[in-house]
Formats: sequence, structure tokens, C-alpha cells
Amino acid sequence: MSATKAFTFAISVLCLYSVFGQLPKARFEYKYSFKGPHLVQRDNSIPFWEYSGDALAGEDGVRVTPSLRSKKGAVWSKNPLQAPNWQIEVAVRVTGRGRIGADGMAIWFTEQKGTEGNVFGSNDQWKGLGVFLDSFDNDNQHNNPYIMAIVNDGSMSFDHNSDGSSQQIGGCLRDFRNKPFPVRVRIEYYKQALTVMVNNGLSNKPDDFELCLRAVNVVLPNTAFLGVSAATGGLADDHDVIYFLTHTLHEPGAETAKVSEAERQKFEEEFNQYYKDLERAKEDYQKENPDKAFDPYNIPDDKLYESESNREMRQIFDGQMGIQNTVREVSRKLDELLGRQELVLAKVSSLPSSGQVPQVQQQAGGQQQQPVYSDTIKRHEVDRVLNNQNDLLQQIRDLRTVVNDVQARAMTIQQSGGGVQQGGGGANVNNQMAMHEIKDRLNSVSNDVSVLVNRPQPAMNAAGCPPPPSGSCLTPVVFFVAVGLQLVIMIGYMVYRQNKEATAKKFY
Ligand SMILES: [Ca+2]
Ligand SMILES: [Ca+2]
Repeated sequence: MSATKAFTFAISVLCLYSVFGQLPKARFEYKYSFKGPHLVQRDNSIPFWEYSGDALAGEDGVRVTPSLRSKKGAVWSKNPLQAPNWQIEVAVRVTGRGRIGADGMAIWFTEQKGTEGNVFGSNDQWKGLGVFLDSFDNDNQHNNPYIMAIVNDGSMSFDHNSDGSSQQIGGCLRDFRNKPFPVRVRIEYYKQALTVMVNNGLSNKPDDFELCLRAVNVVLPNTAFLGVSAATGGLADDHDVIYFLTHTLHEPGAETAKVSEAERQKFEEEFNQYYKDLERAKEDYQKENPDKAFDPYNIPDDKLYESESNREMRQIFDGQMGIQNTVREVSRKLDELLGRQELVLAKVSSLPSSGQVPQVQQQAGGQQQQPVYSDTIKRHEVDRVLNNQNDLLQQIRDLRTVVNDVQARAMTIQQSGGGVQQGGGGANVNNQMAMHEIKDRLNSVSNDVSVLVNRPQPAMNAAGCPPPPSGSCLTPVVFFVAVGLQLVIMIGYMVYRQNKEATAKKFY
């Protein structure tokens, strides 16, 4: 992007006017925002922000705490935001191997910059707003992970024992851990009404938000620092902030949204200076690292690898979803089959037991052209039905073995992958999350198959079971579904294995 284009874009963002009737006008505040890629500068600092404690900034986000016990970290804006109306959107990832995580994250809008403390990594008795993503269920009410807002005038201490339930001005039960996409929290404060919307992390559509809480007559400071903090305890999660975007909101027609000529020039100079610094830093880097600058296996490959990995992971997810659906379909067909057999069994048992079964003249529709059974059931037919059922059962058992095998390998790779990438910054967050997702999916598939295998067999007493109308318990559909299933699993596994081999090559 050329300097002119970039400048035009920045100014157009700054001067953004809403065209909608009564909606407030939003102005992007770049000094109170951060977003990857290339989040950090050469000295690992984030422009206009500072981080402390166990927080680490990477190219694509800030890891506020790593998934290690008893860690605390925070990232704060260097300057206070001075605005009566505003909107903050924060994208976070909270990921951990355990089914339960701890302790959680907090998004702050407070008069003072926070210091390290007991409230999700930051100090208690804050003045202003805290929006908490509380992972751990301290009061054992089975109502966590929970998102809530608490306004404090500096006198109140957060009550961890009750998870702040009596102190909140509103909240919602949302599982924000281990989601395929970052979970986004949008906090809007406009005319003293506080609204918190949450994206559930299952989609990355920009406007996919659900209302979490809304409260009116909320009094917050006019000038406040913005921050995110997090803490782990006996249990631990990775707490990552992917981006933090701040807009000030202005009433339609209010002059505050306009940028005066003097301000525009100031912004222009500031931007040009910033752009020059960036270009100079790039040139310096290329001079200092001539081989790296043109090495396609250096940074660009890393980026390429990351996106490809994500894509393949998604393919695997799709494959797993396909398997799950197919297993459900098999289950449904088995139910249907069972139902039909019971129906026929009931009809047969209602017939006279004279040894000669009378002709079944009419089906439900009373149509004469339906096939007519005019003989007793032969032993070999019953045997064939039983054999077919046994074959089907064996195929399902094989399927379960394959699924368990894939699961075991995925867990092994996950463990070794975790070891290799320990401390690798924000880059492995996606992988870890993806591995958890695979694990869950595989568990789900495995459970489905277990249900199938353990299903009680229909009462197929050799003497009493007639062949079903199709002549065989194993219909072609069921057979091809079972074969297709194994094929899908093998392809999914090969794609996944190829991906991991690529990863292994990369590390060695
Ligand atoms: Ca808690
Ligand atoms: Ca609780």
C-alpha cells in the first residue's frame, strides 16, 4: 500500500460518519487500539500500549498469561481515553487442555492504570468498569465460564467466593474456552447505557454478536485507561488477546466528530512520520539480515505454513463432521431396520402356527401386486440374515478400532507438538486449539460408534425371524456408507499426517 493510499484510508477511518439515521457516529481511535499482524516493533513494544507481568507480545497478539500455574499479566493503554461515549471490541482466545480452566480475563476501563493484583491479574478496588471472563467456578454453582460486568467506585472488593454474582450489573453464561475462532466481546457505553455483546467463537462473521447484558444509568469515568489482564491459578489456560479496537461514539450532528484542518494536518504529519519510521526500520532489518530478508523459508514461509495448517485443520474438522453425520445416518438406518423387523415379527407371530403359513395377500395399501410370501421361512434364509448382521457388526467394530487409533495418534502428536512448541509465543495457539477440537470431535464419533456397537441385537431367534422385504439386513446403502466411512477416515488421517510431517521437517 502506498503512503498516499494508506493515509487516505487512515483519514477516512478517522473521519468516518455514519449514514444511518440516529445511530451514533463511530471514530476509530488508533492510539487506544492494537491489532496484528506485525503487532510488535523491533524492541518488542506495542505502539501506545505497555504490557507487564507474565504477558508476552507476539506478532499476532498478546499472550496475557501462558498456560502455567499462578501467572498474572496485563496490557494497558499508555494514555487515558477521554470520551463520554465509546465502544471497545476485544478478541480473545482462552485455550487449555483441561475441561476446566482458570482463572480468567478482565477487560478494564478504569481511572488508574491497573497494577498486579487478585482480580484476574489486576488490582482490586478499581474505579470504573471491569468486564470479566470468569472461567473457574469458585462457588460451585455450575455457572461458569461466565461473562459479567462490575462497576466499582473504588470501595468494593471483588468477591471471588461467590464469583461476583451479587456485585455484577449483568452477565451471561458463555463458554468462551477452546473455540475455533477468537471470542469477541463488544462493550458499548453510550449515553450512560452499557451494552455487552459477545460472539461465541463459532463463527468469524464480523457482526455475529449476541446480547450478553445491558444496563442503563451506568456512571463511568469520562477519562480512563483501557486494559486487559488475566490470571491462572492451580489450573491454567493460555489467555490471548488477538486485537483490541476502540471507537469513540458521537451523537449524529455533534461537532466533536469533525476533524478541524489543524487536527487533520497534525494527524497527517504524525502518520507520515510513523510511516517513515516503519520504512526505515524495514530497510535496517534487510541490511542487517540480508539472507533472511530474501529467504523464502524465513518469515513468509512461516506465515504461509500457519495459514495452510489452519486450512488443513478445517478440512479435518469437516471430515470429522462428515464421519459423525454418516455414523448418525447408519444409526438411523439400523433403527429403521429394527423397526421393520419387529413389525414383520409381530405379523408372523399373529399368524396360525399350523406349519403352513397362509399367503400374505395384502399389504397396508391393499395392493394386489405386492410380493406374496407363500412358503415357510427357510433355515438358510435365517442364517443369511444373521450372517449379514454379524458382518455389519464386525464392520462397525473395525470402524471403532480405526477411530480409536486415529484418536490415539492425534493425542500423541498433540503431546509431542506441545512439547516442541513450548514457549513459542502466539503461533501455536491455533494448533493447540485445533487439537482440542479434533479430540472432542473424535470423542464424539467414538461415543456414537460405541452406542451402535453396544446396541442390543434384535430378537432374531432363528426359528422366528423372517427375511425383511429387501431380502437382506445389509442394504446396499448401509454397506456403501460403511465403506465410505473408512475411506473418509483414512483420507482425513493421511492429510493430517502429511501436515504433521511437514511440521516435523520444519522443526528439524
Ligand atoms: Ca471465578
Ligand atoms: Ca460460579
